[in-house]
Amino acid sequence: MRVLLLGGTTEASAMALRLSQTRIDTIFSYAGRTRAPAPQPLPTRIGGFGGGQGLATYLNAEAITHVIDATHPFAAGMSRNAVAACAQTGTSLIRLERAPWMAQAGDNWTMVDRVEDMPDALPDTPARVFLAIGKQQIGLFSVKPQHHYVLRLVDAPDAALPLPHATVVLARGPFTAGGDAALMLEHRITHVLAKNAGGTAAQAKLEAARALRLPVILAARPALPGATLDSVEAVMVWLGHSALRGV
Ligand code: 3Y8
Ligand code: NAP
Repeated sequence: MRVLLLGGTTEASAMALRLSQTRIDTIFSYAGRTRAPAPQPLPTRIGGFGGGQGLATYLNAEAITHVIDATHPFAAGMSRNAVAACAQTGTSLIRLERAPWMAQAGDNWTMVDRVEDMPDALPDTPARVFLAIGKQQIGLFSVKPQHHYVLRLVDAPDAALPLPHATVVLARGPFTAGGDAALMLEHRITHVLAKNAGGTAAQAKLEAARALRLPVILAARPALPGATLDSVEAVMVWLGHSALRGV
């Protein structure tokens, strides 16, 4: 058995730790989106594969027998490539993904189908927007330059931002509700924008918005093909290594 673990999330890191405690031959994979990704307790490769065909070539060249796709729910391109490449090469594939967030009492959420629909959900009158969706899609908001945006990023932007009124906050999760509430009060935030990533590390901003009674605009996650499990141990059983066997 030789496993490729597609990472970049809290679940992927937990999966890596569990696999490192076994004798299963596993390679961890990052896209190389951040300057200094968190180290993993497994041999790690960084960078794209070169599309679905590049991944298929990699699977054959590295004699990978199982792929665990533990990428983020919004990493749709990687997940779709994994489905195509594993079908083409006959490699076993499972996705490890956490459940989406569900609105609770006191939440004031506006759901949009895609991140691209978020700018239209903002008001026309100037607002102060906490934009916690990373930096890849900031350009979408240049159609609404009248707002002041507070951007939370992992790394400092390497080019000028496409927004005339923006403040950058550099931080890597996991985040806390108290810390996010303080950030929103400090920057006099009126709207919180997020992806429905699920999980615990990024939900702090939703808890803070609820406490401060701020409206949230939440982008639904893309629909993805393929079988999905929601826990590390379920994936270990899928690999044929349950905790009972202690391997
Ligand atoms: C490069 C690896 C771990 C994984 C930690 C999780 C939790 C903290 C919360 C906010 C939301 C956001 C963003 C976020 C979170 C975890 C997880 C998660 C959201 C790292 C990491 C990589 C990335 C890529 C990065 C994206 C961006 C998204 C920031 C490492 C830290 C907004 C997603 O600057 C950029 O270009 C950033 C790009 C993809 C979304 C985007 O579209 O911009 N993640 N995040 C992975 C790789 O190279 O393969 O650097 O250590 C991982 C984590 N980020 O091991 O504990 O599991 O979700 N990541 C979102 O959820 O909306 C921040 O600020 O509230
Ligand atoms: P994406 O749009 O689905 O993927 C774009 C391309 O990045 C893929 O086609 C692939 O390049 C490469 N790639 C993505 N994940 C990879 C991995 N784990 N190992 C090797 N190559 C990878 O992905 P994304 O949204 O940019 O996310 C990139 C990484 O950040 C992923 O690891 C994801 O888990 C993590 N992340 C993303 C988000 C988010 O909001 N999107 C949030 C938290 C963490 P090739 O086509 O060249 O193979």
